[in-house]
Amino acid sequence: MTQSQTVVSTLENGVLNVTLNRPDKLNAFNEDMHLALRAAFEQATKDDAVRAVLLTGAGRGFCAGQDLGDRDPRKSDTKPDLGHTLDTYYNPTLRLMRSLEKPIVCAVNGVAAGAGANIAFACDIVLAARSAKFIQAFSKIGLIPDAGGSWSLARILGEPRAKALALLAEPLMAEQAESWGLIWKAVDDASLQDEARAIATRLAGGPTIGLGLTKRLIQAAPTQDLDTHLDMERDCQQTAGFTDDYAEGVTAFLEKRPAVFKGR
Ligand code: T3D
Repeated sequence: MTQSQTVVSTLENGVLNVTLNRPDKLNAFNEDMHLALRAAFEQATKDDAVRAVLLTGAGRGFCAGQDLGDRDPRKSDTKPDLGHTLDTYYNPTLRLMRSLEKPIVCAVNGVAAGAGANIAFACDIVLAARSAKFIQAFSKIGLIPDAGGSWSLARILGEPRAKALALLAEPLMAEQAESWGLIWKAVDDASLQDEARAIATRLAGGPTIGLGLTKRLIQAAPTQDLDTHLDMERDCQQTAGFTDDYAEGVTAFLEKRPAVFKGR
């Protein structure tokens, strides 16, 4: 178990459970939480024992984005360089999440605002409690949607909905987010953690290399033409075909038994 004050990580049945842990601030990001979250995704990248990640928040919120207490203009004579803070804190974590070739399941347990919403949208399978809401809070304080938000909203929702969410900063309830295809599922609050854990555990018992290559392909699809993509599928399928998990999957099918994947 890795335990910082701000992020708690435990490894269980191949699932790295990562909990944002500043409940009094609705898990808003301070510097320590940034570094601890990045460290968790670095562990997920390097450690073969980690075969899926489950990200959630402690308390009644998922994440309220940047801790605005750390940006109080009344306490500083100079204006902050937010380009620098994105480069230093948010963007490395977003890049790690998108390049991690293991599935990330997100359980949005409550409000997800600002960068907190966009961190959730960077995950691979997002479940949200029915009572949870997503808010692109940036325009309320004069900022633009960061942490990949302007990119993921535009790609997933298209311009009309992306612009309305970002410009108006109105809350989007979990069920609406599901019906717009922004998240996988809205579920009853009481069953959120169990349902998310079941999905993460199932993925952690899956053919990790094949799942990682699938994530790579789906993320690459929107930015390349079909010819390029077919070549990429060929290369990824070649790699998948050389894995022990593929041999096990076919053998298990022929022997009419469940496959036991090892992630290699
Ligand atoms: O700066 C950079 O590096 C650039 C990057 C920016 C990325 C960003 O994320 S910018 C956007 C920052 N986030 C926001 O603007 C959201 C601010 N929060 C809210 O709008 C509301 O708190 C919520 C809609 C999220 C939830 O509302 P509600 O009514 O359920 O809760 P609340 O009472 O507002 O908040 C509960 C506590 O959490 C409260 O503290 P208190 O009064 O009990 O001591 C509140 O101050 C605190 N809190 C909530 N969000 C933040 C926060 N404290 C610091 N920073 C926050 N972002």
